[in-house]
Amino acid sequence: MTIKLFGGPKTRASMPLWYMEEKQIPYELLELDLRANKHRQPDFLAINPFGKLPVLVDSGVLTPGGELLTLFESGAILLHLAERYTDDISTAAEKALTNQWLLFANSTLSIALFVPTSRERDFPRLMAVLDQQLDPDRPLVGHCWGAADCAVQAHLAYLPLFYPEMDLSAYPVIQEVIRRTHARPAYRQVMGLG
Ligand SMILES: N[C@@H](CCC(=O)N[C@@H](CS)C(=O)NCC(=O)O)C(=O)O
Repeated sequence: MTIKLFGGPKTRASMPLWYMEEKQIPYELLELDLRANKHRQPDFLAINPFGKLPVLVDSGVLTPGGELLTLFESGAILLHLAERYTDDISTAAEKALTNQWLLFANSTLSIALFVPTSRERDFPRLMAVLDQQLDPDRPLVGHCWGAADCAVQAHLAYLPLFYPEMDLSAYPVIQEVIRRTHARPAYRQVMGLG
């Protein structure tokens, strides 16, 4: 097996897992129990000194020093998977735009969703703009569902799971994107939604 993904339930490992399931990229999942502090043990800190999940180890790619490629940050992992294991990114513009949406999802959107002060200040404005930008029938970049869609949709799909009382009726396009995300078999499998 070329790809090993260190992950854990209810972590951001769900994004690369969902992507690999959608793209039928073979992988081995190594689950760490965060509650048992397995991510702070020396064997895992040797893999990711920051002690965070997810981490991907790709034995099909060597670093200039001859070591197996070991990546932390879910956005970097998604971009690597897309470039190396799919045909989704074929131009410089597609790569740059994929990167843009990955960074938007994992920083701007993530902070607006999960940091309470930002949720009050930035969240409504971001959601209103996203509702205009998204089209449930079109990928964010290129010709098919890809890494950018994965990151943005995964964050939006957290909303009803994390904040079931939140009223999203002002954002009908986002509601439809969430509905379709929750209906995708690969997403349901990875999120344990049965
Ligand atoms: N920006 C990072 C965030 C990584 C992160 O914070 N992961 C959490 C799980 S979702 C974690 O490992 N937390 C354990 C800890 O910080 O002790 C990414 O997207 O990969």
